[in-house]
Amino acid sequence: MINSVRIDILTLFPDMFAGPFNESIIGRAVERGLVHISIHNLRDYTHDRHHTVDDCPYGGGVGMILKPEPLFEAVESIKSAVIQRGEATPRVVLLTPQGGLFCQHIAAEMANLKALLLICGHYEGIDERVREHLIDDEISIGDYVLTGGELAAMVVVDAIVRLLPGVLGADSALNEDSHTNGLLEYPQYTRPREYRGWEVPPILLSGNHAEIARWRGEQSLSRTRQRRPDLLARDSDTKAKREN
Ligand code: 6GU
Repeated sequence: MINSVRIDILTLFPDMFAGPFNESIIGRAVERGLVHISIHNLRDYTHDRHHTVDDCPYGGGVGMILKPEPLFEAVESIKSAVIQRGEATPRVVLLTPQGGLFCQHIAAEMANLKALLLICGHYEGIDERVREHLIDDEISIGDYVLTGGELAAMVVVDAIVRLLPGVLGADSALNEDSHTNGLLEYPQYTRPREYRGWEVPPILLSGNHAEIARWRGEQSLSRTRQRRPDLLARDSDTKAKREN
């Protein structure tokens, strides 16, 4: 049997996930059983007639806060079902703009987990006791504010699933991806050799693999220096490369 990763997602908008998870590479990975994705509606874990998930903030202020009870009950119920089936306990991660910044390194770490439970935050906030007593980690996908954690969860799932064994073709170049080595990817070309007078760099047609590798390395570095100098400054590994 292939070892597959289990991802549970807790959301107020389960319908948002149908498109992205049923198409293309993620859709195929799901179909092939390389990843098992399960979407849960937070409202299913309420007990009142109106399926209330939020309430006003103590101390006053605008906006609504997600109540602790449905979140605790949902996570505990999903966890115990998983454990009852003899599967691994999921890592519980809240998607929120207050979280630590998601990056390729974290995607790779998460791709090594057996089970992950993503909680999509919504409204103005979430009761702090959820953060303190229910959640293992908080993740943000960038320094901007989305209406909810759903799109962020899709981004995180996509970045994880493409790293799982067997998801991309055997000849895929995961190691050549931008960010995998702390640098942006080098320029790529395909046929035709000349298009509207624009030529493919002759080095790529030379057949000299060592020279091509060197050119690509230089291109990666200069592109990164120009567009994302912050990547060079923070990565000591590439810093060493640059000084070579
Ligand atoms: Cl994870 N959630 C929301 N609502 N906004 C975000 C985000 C997450 N990451 C960046 N912006």
